[in-house]
Amino acid sequence: SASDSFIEALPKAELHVHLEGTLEPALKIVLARRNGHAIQSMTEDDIRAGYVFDDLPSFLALYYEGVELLQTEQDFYDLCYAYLKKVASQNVLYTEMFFDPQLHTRRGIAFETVIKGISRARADAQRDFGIRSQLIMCFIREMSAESADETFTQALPYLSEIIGVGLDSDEKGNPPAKFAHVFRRAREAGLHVTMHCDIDQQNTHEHIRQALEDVGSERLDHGLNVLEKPELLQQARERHIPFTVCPFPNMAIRPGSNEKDIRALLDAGLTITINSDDPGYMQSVYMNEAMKMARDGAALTPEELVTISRNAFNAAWIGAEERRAYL
Ligand code: ES4
Ligand code: ZN
Repeated sequence: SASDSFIEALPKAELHVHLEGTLEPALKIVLARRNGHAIQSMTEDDIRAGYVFDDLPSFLALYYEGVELLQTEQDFYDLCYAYLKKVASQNVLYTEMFFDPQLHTRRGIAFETVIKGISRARADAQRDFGIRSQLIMCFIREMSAESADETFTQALPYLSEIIGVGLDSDEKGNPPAKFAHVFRRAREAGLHVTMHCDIDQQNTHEHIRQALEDVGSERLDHGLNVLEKPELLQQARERHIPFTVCPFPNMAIRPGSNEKDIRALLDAGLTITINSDDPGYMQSVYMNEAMKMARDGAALTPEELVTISRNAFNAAWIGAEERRAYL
C-alpha cells in the first residue's frame, strides 16, 4: 500500500465537497457569537458529540441545522476561505465545490450574498495559496422543480462564476427526472451537469439510469449501486463516467464499503476519484484523510493512487491548457 507521506505529497484535485459541509465546529462557534445564536455557549467537543448519523436523512438533519449559522456575505467568505486554506495545505491544487443556494434563499438570504462571499474567498485563496477552484450549484431534490427553476433564473447574472449544476439532499421519492427541465436549461447555457446517486437509496438503479440516459449527467456523485446492475456498469465504463467516491460517508452509511466497493469499482474498469464530501461533519476527513481511508480499505498502491488522482484532473471541468499544467 501507499505510505501516508506519498498521499500527502501527491498533487490532488477534489470534485465532491459541499461548501456548507466544510463548516467546522470552531467556525460554528465564531459565527454563533457573531450572529447571536444559542450554540455560542457550546464547546467544539460538545458540537462534535452530536455528529452521529447512519443514513442520508440523519446526516441531512445535522447539515441543515448548521446551515442556519451562515447569514452574512462575510460568513460565506470565512467558510469558503477556511476550506480552501485547509486543502491547499494538503497539496490540493484544484477543487470543484458544491453549494446549495436554496438552503439560504428559502430563509431570506439573497443569492447575491451567498455567491459574492464565496467568490471573494475563491479569489483571495487563489492569491494567497495558489489554489484554483470552481463552483457547482446544486438543487435541493426534496424542493420543487419550480424552485430549482427559480434558482437557476436567480443565478443567470452569475453564470460566469458557476461551472456546473448538481443535485443533492434527500433522494427518497426525488428522482433525477423531476429536474429534467432545469438540467436542460443548464446544459443549453453551457454548464456541466453532475448529480448525486447516494448509497443504497430507494430506486437507486432507476435514479442512476435516469442520470446517465435521461438528464445528461456527465459524472455520478457516489453511484456505488452501479455495481449491482451489469447494464449500468457497462454503460458507465463505455462512457468513461467518473465516479466521485467519498470514503467517510461510505464507512458511515455502508460499513465495509471501502473494503469491498472501491476494489470492485476498480476491478470493473470504472473511473473513480476520491473525495471528502462534508469534512466539517465527518471528523475533519479532508482529501489526505479520505485518500488514506480509501487506501486502508482497498489496499491501494501508489500507482493506483496516482491513477485516481489523475482521474480527478482528467474529470475536472477545466480547459486543455490548465489540465496539461496539472498532469
Ligand atoms: C450530501 Cl453526502 C450528501 N448526499 C446528498 N446531499 C448532500 N448534501 C450534503 N452532503
Ligand atoms: Zn455529496
